[in-house]
Formats: sequence, structure tokens, C-alpha cells
Amino acid sequence: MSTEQLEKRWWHDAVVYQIYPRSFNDSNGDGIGDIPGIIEKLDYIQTLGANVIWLSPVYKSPMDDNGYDISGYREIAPEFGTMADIEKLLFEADKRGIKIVMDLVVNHTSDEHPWFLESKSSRDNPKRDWYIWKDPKQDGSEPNNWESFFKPKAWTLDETTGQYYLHLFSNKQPDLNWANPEVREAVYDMMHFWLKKGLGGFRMDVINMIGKPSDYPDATIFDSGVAGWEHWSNNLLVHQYLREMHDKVLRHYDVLTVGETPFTTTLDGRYYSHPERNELSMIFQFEHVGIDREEHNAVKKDFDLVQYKEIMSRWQEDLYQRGWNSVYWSNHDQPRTVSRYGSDSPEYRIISAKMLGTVLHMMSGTPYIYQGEEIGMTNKHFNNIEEFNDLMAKFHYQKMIERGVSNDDAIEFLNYFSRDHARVPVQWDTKDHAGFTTGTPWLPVNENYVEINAEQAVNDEDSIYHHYRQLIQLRQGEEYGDVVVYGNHTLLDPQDGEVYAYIRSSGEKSLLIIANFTDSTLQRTYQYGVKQVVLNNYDDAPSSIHELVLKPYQAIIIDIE
Ligand code: TEU
Ligand code: CA
Repeated sequence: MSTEQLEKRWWHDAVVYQIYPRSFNDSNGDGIGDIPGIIEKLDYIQTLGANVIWLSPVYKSPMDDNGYDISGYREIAPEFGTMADIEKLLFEADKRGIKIVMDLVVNHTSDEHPWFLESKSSRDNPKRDWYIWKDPKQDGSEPNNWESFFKPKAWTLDETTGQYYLHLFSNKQPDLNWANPEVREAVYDMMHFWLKKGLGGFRMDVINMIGKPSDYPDATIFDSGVAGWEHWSNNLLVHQYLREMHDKVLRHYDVLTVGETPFTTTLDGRYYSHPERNELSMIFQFEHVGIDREEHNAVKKDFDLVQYKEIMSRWQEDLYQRGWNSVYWSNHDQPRTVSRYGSDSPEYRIISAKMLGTVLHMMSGTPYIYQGEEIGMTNKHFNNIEEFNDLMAKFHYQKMIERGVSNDDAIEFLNYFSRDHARVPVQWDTKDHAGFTTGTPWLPVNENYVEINAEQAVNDEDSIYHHYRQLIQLRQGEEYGDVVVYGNHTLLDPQDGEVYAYIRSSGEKSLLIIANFTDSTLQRTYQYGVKQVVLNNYDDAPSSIHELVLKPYQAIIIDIE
């Protein structure tokens, strides 16, 4: 298939900026980021060049999981603002050519959602079947051996009615029963409610988990992953529900949809994103963020560039002309990009962050930037378990202690991987609390805000921010847009564990991207003719690429013959 055969869509050359509202910008001094705070920063995002904003949940919620536990789908959490604020955000964003994508969290609701309150009130309540209720086994234990992401078991007993309810996440996040058509209609209605306001689309939280097999079989215990995943992820039901959702809702709007889908293969990726299947625009796959740890068991592994390259190029190639990729280094569940994959030392932080941005933004697919990544924000150091906020950090800590890991080692693991790193407030300037709030921030800021902040980055034309801006311009510009967005992908030297080099090619143009992932100077040979150097994270022109000397964390984009 040639590029002409892939129907072009507006989100193909989009660049998405993810906002975690609680940590983005506080406008009223209560220490919590809010929607008016986002509006204040729209110019900053527009200058960067991102043209879509994905907002993590801003709906009414008891905040057990910071908004991923929704108790009112058509209401805004008061700490984030009002419905009028969201409408103003849509209006102000639209003026700047930015679309707003909201989070759709419909695998589960909060246990404080009126639907669940009704459902649990009695066995014969009309909404009983909106959630997943099962009798205990003969001995009173859970209906099966499934685990939860945030608790040891996926089932909690409701004493009043004597049945267990299912929750793949916390016990305050009961799973909706998608087998019930009333539930699906209620979700579709709610989607129309938001889309009619002019949304640019939805990011769909763990959407690949909505289909549960009707017999609720015991899980096979594998070495990794939450027990049960082989039953409730990526099954045929998910695809049926998504196609119904497309038919009843999505086809009526020209929107971007991205499914969050742990445990997916590239074949699943094609099912979800092939345009002719009428499911989603794209998905977030998880293979690459699983390289350096086994998440469920909280075990650290070494990052291996050869493996990273294999995963990324397999996705690039397998979905080429058969679907659409999203590409990301980080999000609100992941550690900070530069600390994890580059170097956050004073010497190499800026250069390695630019290198990582280059590698990602020259891939095909829609790139996602997580707030603060564009200024190279780093992981924060946490001293003890009390300093962590996230429920997952607490769960992982408990698990590690129970299996005999020392306190120090457990804290060290969390200092690599806790979701809190991403949720530390954005560093805007050198004022108190990094200019995030005039009050007390809900999570303390990283002390390094004095050097690392957005004000500095905007004013310094050599900053990471401006490097990202240039990368976005390449994707969206006349000259290289077509090859960056639609070109094919060829990985060079797959076994090279230090350098990531690949070629993007379409029609007349080919770009060679070369990135040094180490802090050493390396030499490599590339037999191509050079038309011009398109972007380089060092000032001086590279030597000949036939005998290329790559400085630490150097990344160059070359237009080749
Ligand atoms: O995350 C789903 C998910 O798989 C996570 O538990 C993931 O394993 C982990 O966060 C990554 O390290 C989504 C949301 O992104 C997350 O913030 C929510 O807590 C979760 O769903 C429940 O809604
Ligand atoms: Ca606030």
C-alpha cells in the first residue's frame, strides 16, 4: 500500500500535550491546579506548537485515585473549577487552534457514584446489574483468584448484600458491567453530552479491559502482570463494544480517540486502530515502558536499548499503513523521561532530554508530551513512604515489604518508578513553590525549580523547550512534514546497544536520525550522501557521517540522498 491509500486525518500530524490538572497551575492559591490555571498557560502551549491538549480527569470525584474514580460524569470537581470554566477553556483553546481531548474513564466509576450507591443498596435494585456482583465461594472466599492493580484482590465483599463486587483497580473503583446494554447506553449518552460541547476527542482509560468473560474463570498465574489479565484484556467483547461505540457515538464526530491498552501486541494494535475496523484512532501500547521493571511485582530491570529499539520499530513497522501509532516517553503514571532514559545530571540533563525528544518526535504516529517534559523536569527524591502520595506507591511498598525487601530498597525502587514523580507540580519560574501556587502545593515541588523552570526555558533559545518546538515544526512544516508523518521506518543496526539510528523515507525524501544514548563519545559509520543537517543538539556541525564522531547524548537529524 502506498501512502496515498491511507486516508489522511487531522490527528495524523497532531502533537498532543498532556495536562494533569492537579499539578499544572493553580490560579486561586488553594494549592491545587485548576482549569482557570490551564487557561493562563494556553499561550505557552501554543508557542510550543502542540495543537491538542489531553486533560486527565477533571470530573467530580472523591479523588481516591486523583480523579480516575469518577462520581459525576457530567460535573466538574469543584477544586478544578466549574462547567463554565471548561467551556471557556474549550473556547480559548479553539481560538489558538488547540483541541481539547478529555479522559473517558468508563471501565469503572467511583464507589461514590450514584449508580454504584444504588447498585449496592440491594440485590434487587434495578441498577444491581450495572456492576459485577458475584456470590462468595462455598468457603466464603472471593469468586475467583483475580488480582487488582492497586489491591491484593480484585473482589471486595459487601457485607449488607453478601456478594462480592469486582474492581480491577482500587476498592473505590468498582468495574462497570459492560455486558449490560443499559450501562453502554448511559456511557454513550454521556459521550454525546461532552462531544456536543466541541471536544476534540477522548483518551480512554484502560478501555481494553471493559469486556469481562461471562464465566469469570480463575486466572493462570504467570510470572508477571495482574492475575486475570489474559481473561479481561483485549478480548473479542472489547472489540464488539468499541465498534458499537463507534457506530452510536464516534462516527458522528471528527475526533481523536486514543485507547489506553496495557498488555497489547501489535496485532491487537491493528485491530484497535485500523481505519476500516471503526474502533479507535490509536492506542497507547505499554511494551516499552515495561522494559526496565516488572510493574506488578515491583521489580527493577536494566534498561536495554537493543530491546527498546526492537519494540519501537516493531510497532512502527507492524502498524504502517495498517493502523496508527501513538508515541510517548511518559505520562502521569510514569517517572520523568530524562531521569529514566537519559541523564538528569547537571552536565547532561539538557542535552540528553533533547536527544530523547528527537528520537521520539521523528517517529511516525502521534507524539504525546507530558507536562514538564518539554523543560526536562526530573524525578524528585522521596525519603520515606510517608512522602509519597499515590495509592499505587503505597501498594507496591506494602508488597515489597511483605516479600522481605528492606525499607531502603523499597524506597529506592519507588524513587525510580513512583507515579508521584510525574505528579509533582510543574515548575513555572523561580518564585516560591516554582510559581505553581501562592499557597501550599498539594504535593511539594522539586527543589531544583530554581534552575529548571518554564520561564528560563522560554527565554533561552537553546533550551529543551525550543528544541521540542523545532521538532514539532518539522512534523507540521511544509518541507519535512510528509516524511515525518507518513514515511516508512527502517531501523539501522538493531544490535547496537549504544546508538539508536533509523531512517524515515517517503517519496523523494529520507531522513536519517542518529542518537547516542550514552555519556561517551562514540564513532560510527553511515554510507549515505548528506543533503543537509536538519537538527542537531550540539552547536558545531557534525563531522562526515562516513566517520561520524558522536558526542555524549548527541542526536542529529540528517536529510540524506
Ligand atoms: O492506568 C492504568 C494502568 O494500567 C495503571 O495501573 C498502570 O499500570 C500504572 O499506572 C502505570 O505505571 C490508568 C490511569 O492512567 C491511571 O492513572 C489510573 O490510576 C488507572 O487507569 C485507573 O483508572
Ligand atoms: Ca486551585
